[in-house]
Amino acid sequence: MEKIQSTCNFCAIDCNLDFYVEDGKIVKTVPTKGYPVNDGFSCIKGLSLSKQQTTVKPNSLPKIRKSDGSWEQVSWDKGFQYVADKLKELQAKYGTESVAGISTGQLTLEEFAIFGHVMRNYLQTNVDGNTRLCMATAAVAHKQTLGYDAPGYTLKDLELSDTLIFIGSNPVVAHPILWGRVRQNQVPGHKIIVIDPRRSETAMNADYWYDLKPRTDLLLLYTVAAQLIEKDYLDKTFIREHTNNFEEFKEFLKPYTLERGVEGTGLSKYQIHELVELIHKGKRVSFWWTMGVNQGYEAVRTAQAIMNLAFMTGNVGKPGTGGNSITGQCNAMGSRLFSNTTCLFAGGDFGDEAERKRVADIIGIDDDHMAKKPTLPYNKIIEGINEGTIKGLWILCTNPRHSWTNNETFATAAKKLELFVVQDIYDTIESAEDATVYFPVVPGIKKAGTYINLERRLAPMRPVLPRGENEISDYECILGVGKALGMGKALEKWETAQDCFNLLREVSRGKPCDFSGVKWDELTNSHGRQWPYPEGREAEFSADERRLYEDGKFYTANGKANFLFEEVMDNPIPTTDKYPIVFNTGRGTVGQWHTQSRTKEVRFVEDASSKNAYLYMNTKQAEENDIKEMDRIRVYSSNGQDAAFHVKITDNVPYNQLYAPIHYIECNKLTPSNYDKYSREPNYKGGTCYFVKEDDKEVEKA
Ligand SMILES: Nc1nc2c(c(=O)[nH]1)N[C@H]1C(S)=C(S)[C@@H](COP(=O)(O)OP(=O)(O)OC[C@H]3O[C@@H](n4cnc5c(=O)[nH]c(N)nc54)[C@H](O)[C@@H]3O)O[C@H]1N2
Ligand SMILES: Nc1nc2c(c(=O)[nH]1)N[C@H]1C(S)=C(S)[C@@H](COP(=O)(O)OP(=O)(O)OC[C@H]3O[C@@H](n4cnc5c(=O)[nH]c(N)nc54)[C@H](O)[C@@H]3O)O[C@H]1N2
Ligand code: SF4
Ligand SMILES: [Mo]
Repeated sequence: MEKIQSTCNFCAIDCNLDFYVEDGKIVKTVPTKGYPVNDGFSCIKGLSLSKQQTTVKPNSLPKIRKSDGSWEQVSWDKGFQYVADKLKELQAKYGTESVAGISTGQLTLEEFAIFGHVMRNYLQTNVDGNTRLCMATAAVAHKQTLGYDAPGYTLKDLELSDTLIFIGSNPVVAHPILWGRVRQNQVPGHKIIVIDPRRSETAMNADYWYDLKPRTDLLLLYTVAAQLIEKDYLDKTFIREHTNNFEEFKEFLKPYTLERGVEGTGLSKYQIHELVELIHKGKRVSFWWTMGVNQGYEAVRTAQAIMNLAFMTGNVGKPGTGGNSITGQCNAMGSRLFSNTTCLFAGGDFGDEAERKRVADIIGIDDDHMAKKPTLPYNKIIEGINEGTIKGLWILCTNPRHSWTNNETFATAAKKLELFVVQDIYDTIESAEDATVYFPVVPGIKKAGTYINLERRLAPMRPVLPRGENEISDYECILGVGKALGMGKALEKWETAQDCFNLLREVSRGKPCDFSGVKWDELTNSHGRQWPYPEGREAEFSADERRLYEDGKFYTANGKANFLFEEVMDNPIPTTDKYPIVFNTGRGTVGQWHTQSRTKEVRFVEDASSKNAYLYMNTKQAEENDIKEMDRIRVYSSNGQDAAFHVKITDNVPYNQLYAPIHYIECNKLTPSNYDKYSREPNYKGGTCYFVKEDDKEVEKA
């Protein structure tokens, strides 16, 4: 029996697992002992990865849609040539930016890097990623505040903090191993605090739960900041030596009175005081935020308001502290820096000519074939298709027909495309319905590459199973199209995933994410490696768990962190007499994964999880409407769409709020086309609606 260590490619924890392989089959999966992230534990998703052996069809070939709508199976070479010719044809006919891509935070570093290279550099067009739906807010907030998209913490900080504040974050469901680290916290009397309008699974396990009104986090955070100032609960040395703009922030906060905070958030004076005291009394206070913050209409400022609290109280760079963003997908952190979408490889600006030239030389392409501006954001790509300016789209490892906000807009777009390439491991995903080309690639257990987890740790994916005939990886597929496009010299240095890794290593040299000291072979069977890890200075950076900002230096021009703030906005989608209910959305259970193509890979879960869309409703609201458990309702959203759901009744969701798991396509039928103005991330949790009870027959008809 052979033992192969690899990385789980579901969530951003990037647990390592030991796969035991016999006769080309995984017979046992054991979470890697001693791996600093998950040390012998994992959740059910990781333990189930071997199910990909049966869920993914072996030896599949590409398919091209014929004019009568049926599929023609073709060889890989023919598939590559078809897509390459069509991309060129569309560009010649409709202009360079008439083709676009949607990348992902779930592939390896090397895979989205080569996709960004082919599409953004060589074809000079737009590629955004599903990271826009998820981490764009954190990325922008970090860049503006810290000078670089560099979350500073290490998972160990969860064990060392005496006051842990989770804001719009439900790790009990979404990041079970991170929650495991919280459970290992041995600090006597440590407090767990949750800020969430819903009594989430994490709120149920917390010492304090602040059930603010939806979308009022920014007001709460400013109120708390103003109170900290009023009470003089500040770390003045840290503020003076390590931050910019505090005096302006102080002035700005004057109108954020306690009364205004109480009125707007729905929390009591007592609760806000209590929260302020908890922050003040904590010696090591850490703030953790996830999608309840990132997916909003004033999300970047909210994320920054969290970091502001950490700066004011000096809770930065020390064990158990920080204003910390929790990442979602297994390689979202990698895609933020290495997908060539919103920044040059390793975080540079497209407009920085010298940096562009440096990167171009390393990756082997002429400067005039380098992307020169950030990509159009996701929503502009979809709008472009609907308006007829974009005619070709290539998506990989993402399922936007389901996951995109107000997703009927994607359905309309897909039908307008002259070329729609879907590259996935399952041809049954909703996005493939209107595809004109389908590329079937191998799943994670059959390929090699690199992941970067939420604490900046590079982790190795290594092939666990051998490949069958015709089986190719995403990397090889994109390389194939690149060659068919005639990229020639521009791909010379990109022959394998390992070659690509070495290019990116070189590009990272001297940047904050410098991982020039990380060698491909050394990463195999390792503890992973957090960036930075510069070549030549390995000894200095040898610790297994490291945090940034211990020296109080940030990546801004003067080395100080910026206080950033802006007046709270009026909610662009307020509840009204017609739409009195907030439509909250998020993760359902530990075993359900996003658009559910992969839920079938998770043992027991598919059998147990509902086939039909459901949502949660407050008990009183159900009683008032004569709704019983699993009755069906039709929900009418203020975006103009409606959909039917089964109802699960609970006291954990407040009156006049519904909570819909994202794992059903109906959920995003009802979410709004509304975005944060800086990050362009969708306001997924801020829709409004009303509902009517329906009998089953009517629902079946609809
Ligand atoms: N099992 C499972 N795990 C996953 C995933 C999965 O699909 N399934 N997906 C992964 C990915 S990509 C991501 S990004 C993460 C997401 O991880 P999380 O962000 O933790 O998960 P969500 O359920 O989207 O949202 C978190 C909470 O935000 C709350 N919320 C809604 N509105 C507000 C508000 O106005 N203010 C505040 N403070 N809170 C609000 C919701 O009630 C919810 O409890 O999970 C990762 N892990
Ligand atoms: N309403 C609402 N909507 C949301 C959210 C929310 O909280 N509320 N959350 C948003 C967030 S945070 C995220 S991250 C997105 C996720 O949205 P998506 O990225 O669209 O969701 P997934 O189901 O993870 O899609 C990944 C796809 O990759 C495929 N796949 C798996 N392995 C491989 C591989 O090795 N190669 C290839 N080529 N394909 C592979 C899977 O079959 C699947 O089709 O959803 C967003 N949508
Ligand atoms: S899904 Fe996340 S927590 Fe679960 S095993 Fe995979 S990496 Fe670990
Ligand atoms: Mo995500």
